[in-house]
Parts: sequence; C-alpha cells; structure tokens
Amino acid sequence: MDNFKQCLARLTEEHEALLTRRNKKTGAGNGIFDRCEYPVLTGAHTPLAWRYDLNPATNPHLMERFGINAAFNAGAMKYGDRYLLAARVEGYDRKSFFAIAESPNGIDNFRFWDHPVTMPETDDPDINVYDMRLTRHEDGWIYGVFCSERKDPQAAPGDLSSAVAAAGIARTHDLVTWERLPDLVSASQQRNVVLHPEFVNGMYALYTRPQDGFIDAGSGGGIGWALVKDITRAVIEPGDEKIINHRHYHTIKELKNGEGPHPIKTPSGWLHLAHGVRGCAAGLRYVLYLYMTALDDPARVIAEPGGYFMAPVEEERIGDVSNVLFSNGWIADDDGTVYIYYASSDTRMHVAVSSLDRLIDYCMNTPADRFRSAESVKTVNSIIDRNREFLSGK
Ligand code: M1P
Repeated sequence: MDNFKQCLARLTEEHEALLTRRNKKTGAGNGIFDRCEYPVLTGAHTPLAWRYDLNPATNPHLMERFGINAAFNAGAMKYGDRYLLAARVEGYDRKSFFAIAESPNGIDNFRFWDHPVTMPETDDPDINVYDMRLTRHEDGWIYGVFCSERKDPQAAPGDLSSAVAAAGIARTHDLVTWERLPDLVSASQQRNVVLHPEFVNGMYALYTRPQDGFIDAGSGGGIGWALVKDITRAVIEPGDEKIINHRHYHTIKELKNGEGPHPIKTPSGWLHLAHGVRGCAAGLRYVLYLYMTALDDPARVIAEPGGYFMAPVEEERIGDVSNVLFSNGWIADDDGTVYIYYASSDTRMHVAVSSLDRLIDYCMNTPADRFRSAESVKTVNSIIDRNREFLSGK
C-alpha cells in the first residue's frame, strides 16, 4: 500500500511536470516560422486516470491497464479564449479515437479533457477513426470531418489488411456532444476531406482526396473540390469533383497530395496548408507545403511556393511511421499570429509559430517550382544577382 502510494505520487508529479512544462521558440528560425522546443502533446500527456486503475484494491501493482501509444494528427480551433486540439489518440491496441486537449496560450500547458470524445457511429460501425479537421462553419455548427476506416468487404479470404477509407462527418456546438451525420458518398475512397468554412454558391464546399485504394492515391490526382447541397446527406455526384491542386512528377507531392486543415481567409486570398508525399528508398516522405487560392474562388490556385514549407528534422524524423510531418490543424489568432500544429512521424504533436503577414509574404514571393534542375539554378542565380546589385549599391 505504501509502495502504491509512493508510486502514484511519483507518477502524478512526473505527469504534472510534463503538462506544465513551459515551451519556447527555438533557434533563429528561417524568417517564415519558428518551431517550439517541446512537443505539445504526446501519449504521455493523456490523463493517468485513462491509463491506470487507481484503486490499490483492484490494482495493487499500479499497472497500466490501457496503454496509449501516441497522440498526433490533431484538428485545432480557438474556442473562446482557449486553444483546442482534437487529437488522434492511439491506444496500444492500434485503435484511434479523438480527445480534446486545451491550452491557455497555444504553445504549452495542453491538458486533455476528462473524457475522450464519444463519437456516435453510423449503422456501419467504423473500425478506426482518425485525422479530424475542425471547421466552424458559417451555418453555426462546428464540424468534424475525419477518416473512417472499415475492413474491405471485397477482401479475399486471409487478406486481413485491405481496408476502405471514407470521410466521416459529425457536428457539435460544444465539442462534447456530437451528432454523427452519414459518411460522405463519393465514387472513390476518400481521406483528408476538409470542410470549407463558408458556403460557396449556397452549398457546402469540400476539399477531397480521391484515391484508388486504401493506401494508394493511384489515379486520384491530388486535392479535389466538390460542392454538396446537403451536409446531412453529403453526396458528390459523379463528375462533380474536380482536382484543384495536382500531383506532379519529381516534386514533393509526386505520390500523394492532401489538404491539411481548412484554409484561412486573408485579404490576399485563402491560405492553405497541405501535405505532399513522395516515395524514396526509405519509404514514403511526408512534408508540409502552403498554397493560396482566390478569395472569390477558393478552388482557383493563385500562388504556390516551390518545395516544402516544413519537413521533419531531428526527433521529428523518428516514430511509428518515420519521416512524416502531417498537419490537420492550425489557428489564426486575432493578433495575426498563426499557430501551426503538426504531428511528426505519427507519434507526437508540435507547434510552430508564424503570422499571417509572414505566411502570405512566403506564398506570394517565394519562387514556384519550375520542375527542372536547370530552372532551379536559374532561380538561385537570379537571387544572387539581385543581392549583388543591392549590396554593390550600398
Ligand atoms: O502515416 C502517414 C499518414 O498516412 C495517412 O495519410 P495519407 O492518406 O495522406 O497517406 C493517414 O493515415 C495519416 O493519418 C498518417 O499520418
């Protein structure tokens, strides 16, 4: 009993120290954004009461009864004066679920709410749910659009891997009680579906990522766009989905190209955060990139810097699925600060800090990818020449 008490006191102390650790920007940055020193959420941030039976009579060894493997790929939003993350929490059993963590300042002291989200199911229960994008829509609801994964009913006997991915849709006013709506109906499998925050032509607008199979984006050309009349029965009619941001040979988005969180409205256009995937000898490499679309037409790309915005560095490179940065949540604060929440290697959540001014400048003034090495050299040379001219004129 004494040992139980001592162990619990130590666990509680260590957990509290982790939750209250101050975070700060690291290094000199690159002018575009600043990373912060510590991850903002990990599996270890989940409450002890989720993982341990705290009764010495039923758990005399103070064993973990429900292991949490990771906390990653979080949707994000400001709710009143609190910064909320809707994290993908994954147990040792490989199942993911959603849980809300809140912070008073956006960069540290994230604390999970007492219970994870109880997400209602449809008549065809999900096997796994993950990667929820939060959208406060102008219709007054907060929507969560996420990936719902089920075993492929067409899988051959003995094939225990094939799955089908669809976009699950739910809505709430308080992030506690959720109303589950029917999954998005479309011609293909879908992941990375995101609800645009405004009506477009009186309809709900979705960024999509059509794909041939569960893993393989195949002929799915990149980030798609579709309008649906009724979000309570969301159906993309055949022919109504168009690709607005294509995959491209020998780029960061050669293999897959998916929208991140919903875009941020700025005076210069809609600011988008997305992920691109390429294949290499080490496997798939996921990086983040930005692009902008027109204010009067969120489906028309007006700027896209070449290459990646953020790629994994240091500990970010390593995790359950290494060499991955993934983001489905960011918050534009009232003062123009932008908190970019990103997960590394399907394991933990981080935050990078920037501002709308900086991100728009980055999008509008960073040279585009011109798709050939010789063109890259021309781009570098033009920067060098302009610097020479400027420096010699001093
Ligand atoms: O493992 C990397 C990511 O793979 C999937 O993303 P995408 O559909 O773009 O390939 C998702 O499973 C995502 O959760 C995961 O982080």
